[in-house]
Amino acid sequence: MLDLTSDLLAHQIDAATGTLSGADASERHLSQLRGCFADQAAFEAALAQGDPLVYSVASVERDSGDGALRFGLGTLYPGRVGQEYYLTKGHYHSWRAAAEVYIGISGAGGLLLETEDGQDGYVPLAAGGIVYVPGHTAHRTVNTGTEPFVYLGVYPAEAGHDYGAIADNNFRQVVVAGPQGPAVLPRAQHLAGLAN
Ligand code: S6P
Ligand code: ZN
Repeated sequence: MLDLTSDLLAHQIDAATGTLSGADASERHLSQLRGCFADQAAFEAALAQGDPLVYSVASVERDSGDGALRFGLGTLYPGRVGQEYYLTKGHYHSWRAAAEVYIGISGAGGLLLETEDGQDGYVPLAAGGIVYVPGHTAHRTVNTGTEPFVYLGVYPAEAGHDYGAIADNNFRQVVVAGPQGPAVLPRAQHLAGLAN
């Protein structure tokens, strides 16, 4: 049982800096996203220019056990590798039934979603918006805007992260910059376009 003190239970989001009080931060740089982007040549070319920070997550994992929740503030920077917008690695929850709620804090982007039985989705998310990610659903965030995309994810403490299935097969859909703005299309179709 946690002590019922505001020191322990209250947190503050600073959207301007993408910080969450009382949280532990982790960072992912471009080099840690090898294999996530469709355009391998564009990835290597970008990496040759440096290894930018693509996103950070500030997580509060204080509570554990049955019924407990955890939450993390993600800050996904704007940018592209080839035509594909900056993205998070993406994962299933290790406990497949665990759902998650995403709350948009600032900036604009969306969530690529897919299931192991072949369903695909893309749900836009911006400040003030909420997206429910059902259980059994892999989720990857993309930043389709020009400023940092900041969002809060709230999930069961027991959810865990399973990156393996995504690392093996990647998401079936990509979000790319098209002539009329962000476009969601099958990875295979995007790759075929790159080959021509
Ligand atoms: C955790 C939640 C988010 C992600 C964050 C980074 O369940 O979905 O906090 O951890 O968006 O993505 P990833 O795929 O690198 O963990
Ligand atoms: Zn998650």
